[in-house]
Amino acid sequence: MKTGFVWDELYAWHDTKHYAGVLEPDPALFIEPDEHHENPKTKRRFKNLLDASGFIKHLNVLEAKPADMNKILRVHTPDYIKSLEELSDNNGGDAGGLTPFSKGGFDIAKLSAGGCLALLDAVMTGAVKNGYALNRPPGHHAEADTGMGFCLLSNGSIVARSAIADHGAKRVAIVDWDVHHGNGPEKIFWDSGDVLTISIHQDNCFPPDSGPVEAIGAGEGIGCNLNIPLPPGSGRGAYLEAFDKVVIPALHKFNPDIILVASGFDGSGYDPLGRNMLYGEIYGKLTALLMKAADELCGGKLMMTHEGGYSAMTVPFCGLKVLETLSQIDSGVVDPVGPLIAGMGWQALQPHQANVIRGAAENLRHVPDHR
Ligand code: OKP
Ligand code: ZN
Repeated sequence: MKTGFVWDELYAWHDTKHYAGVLEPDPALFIEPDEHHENPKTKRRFKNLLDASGFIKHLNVLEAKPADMNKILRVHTPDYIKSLEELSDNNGGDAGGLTPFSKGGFDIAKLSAGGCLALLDAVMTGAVKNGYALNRPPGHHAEADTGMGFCLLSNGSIVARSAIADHGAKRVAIVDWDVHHGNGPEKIFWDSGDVLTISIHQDNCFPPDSGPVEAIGAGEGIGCNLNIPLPPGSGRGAYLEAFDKVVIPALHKFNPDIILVASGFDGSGYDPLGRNMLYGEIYGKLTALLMKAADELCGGKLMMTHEGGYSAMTVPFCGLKVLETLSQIDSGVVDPVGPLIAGMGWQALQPHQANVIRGAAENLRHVPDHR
């Protein structure tokens, strides 16, 4: 059985306007128009690498359709969705903090969430063994009533709710390895006992003051949110230790029916919006660890949705390594950039990183035991 893959040309047509990174251009403030950070380039190059290398033929390419409104409204407030619709039908606007979009942007956001749902359907019905949605716009910062950090809809939350409501899953785990905090699912499932949200991120990078280790959920959701806020400079050693000591044990205790990954490649050593030091080979190793857990817990059901990653040089090779691992097929492509990062200093686990991970592991005792 093949690995599923989702892409739609319209994902690249989501237009974040001529911001200078995250700054709104303004001649009066001497901010020259440029490219918004969240532009199509890294994602298109990831897809182009699959095409140019021929690897795409090993994947089961699934068709994205716009997400049903009832699935969106399980997560988002009607007022927020109405405001997105109105802006999108006119000249676009801002969905919240740092989240500009253009005319028709909401339709592409629905297609982004819908691509993730198409993959969920294929994974849950066994049409594919696992999969990766290279969807855009991203989702993990969007909250019930606002967009944030380049995200309009909480794609991962919509998928998690649908897994339970439409596909009979009892429990879902979301592992967010984007370098920024997965505040959206954290907040949306804050008091839910059926969705375990785990975010491994650079400590207090984005959103501001978000993602501390103390945030473990409330009510029914106590122990169902884990944050691993790594110090800047974290590389191979820290991420593998965090998976070994926190992520994988938490998954075993929670025993989900499917594992979702919020996959950003902005933890890479050359990313302009993060200060960690990952590279393709390690994303592959993290993928293999999650596949092993999924095999042991839920018949291998594992799917990833795309989030950040802003280095045009590294994202395609990180993505290809993840897909090679998911499919267990070697593309023959040699990662030309990974070794440059792998050879940097301080890749090994450092004591101050181990301390943070030890602190996060203490929260394992709160995770509900469904073994
Ligand atoms: C989106 B995703 C300015 C900081 C800008 C924005 C990061 C958004 C990341 N105050 N940082 O990749 O998680
Ligand atoms: Zn990010």
